[in-house]
Amino acid sequence: MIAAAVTRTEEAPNDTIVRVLREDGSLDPAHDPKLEIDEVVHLYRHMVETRIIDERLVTLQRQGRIGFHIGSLGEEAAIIGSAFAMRQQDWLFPCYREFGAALLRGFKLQSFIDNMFGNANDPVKGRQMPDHYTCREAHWGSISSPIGTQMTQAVGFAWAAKIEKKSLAALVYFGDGSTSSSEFHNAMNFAGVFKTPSIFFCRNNGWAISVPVERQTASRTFAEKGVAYGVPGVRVDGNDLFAVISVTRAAIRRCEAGEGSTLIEALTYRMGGHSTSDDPNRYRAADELKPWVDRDPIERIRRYLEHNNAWDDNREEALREDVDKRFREAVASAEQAEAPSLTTMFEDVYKKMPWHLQEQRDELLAGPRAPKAH
Ligand SMILES: Cc1ncc(C[n+]2csc(CCOP(=O)(O)OP(=O)(O)O)c2C)c(N)n1
Ligand SMILES: [Mg+2]
Repeated sequence: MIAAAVTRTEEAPNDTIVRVLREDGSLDPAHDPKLEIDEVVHLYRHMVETRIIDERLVTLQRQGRIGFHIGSLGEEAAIIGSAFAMRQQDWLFPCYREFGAALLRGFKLQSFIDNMFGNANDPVKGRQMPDHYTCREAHWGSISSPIGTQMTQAVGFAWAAKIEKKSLAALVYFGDGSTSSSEFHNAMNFAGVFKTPSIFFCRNNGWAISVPVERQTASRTFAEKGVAYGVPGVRVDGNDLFAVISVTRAAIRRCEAGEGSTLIEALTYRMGGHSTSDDPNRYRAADELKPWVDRDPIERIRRYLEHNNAWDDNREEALREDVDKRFREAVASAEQAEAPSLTTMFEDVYKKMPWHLQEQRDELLAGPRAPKAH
């Protein structure tokens, strides 16, 4: 069904797309990750939370209260499912659209919102754009905006773990467009040669800003790009939470067994604009969205839960109220927080601050901006 609606990368012959959740709400036993119903509820809650936060952040940006947001509308199953499959000891190297995965891994909502406002409590001290945070406790690398850089970081990290005989896997998120970067080649080649415990998670959401996938590559699929590197590729319905968990777990098993990396191509769709700076109506036909609305990953799980008598309107309402309350509280706190102190810009680079930076800092502190942070 999906095949008709995406692009010619869908038309590849002999390529199976792993799918578990059937339209009637039953699960294909071949790849069923066998989740407890409470786990599915837990993941559904996170997917809904992610979507609500996404929508609210766009509103905050439109109101001029934050400068930017880059969201994950429509990609929640790919993001939440893959992060859920990863074990505590594993590490995730994000692109920029995966805040839902960070929250699932334990990144605090308040810290995320502080980052969106770039205030003094922001984990990266207001030095970055919104949506650019890091969280060591959640085993979460820094957000990488320069396309592809996180791939070499993830592979290097996985290689170090292998040398140190640590039992962990490193998953790296990236988009379809990022496969055209030299970093993709560097990372895949190295991962193939050194059999690093890495998982390449490609969110094929159909677009790289305004460039559709058929303009991105002449390959029939993104998964098949792994062949040349000796890295097996698998295609999965990225809007099927169960299937995403299943293929990610299989990739972890390969890492565990010392078999090396896997390239996962998750077929999904960027239902929103690229970011709040973008207007997709200028380059995307309106009717392209419709089939993806019909296979909305959140609706699919909701139908599954209702089918299993594990969800109803009351629970949905309570969930939405809860997210709303926590989001409002986080925003209120973030807006009241101080701006980062001016001096933080001189910190964290050198163990001992060199004389010329000390001089610049002292000059700044003696100047007119000193009493007020920026
Ligand atoms: C090296 C580099 N070149 C260009 C850009 C501008 N840029 C930001 S996102 C993006 C498209 C990425 O598309 P894709 O990899 O499919 O990820 P998606 O945004 O769809 O999740 C581009 C070209 C950049 N950030 N870094
Ligand atoms: Mg893309």
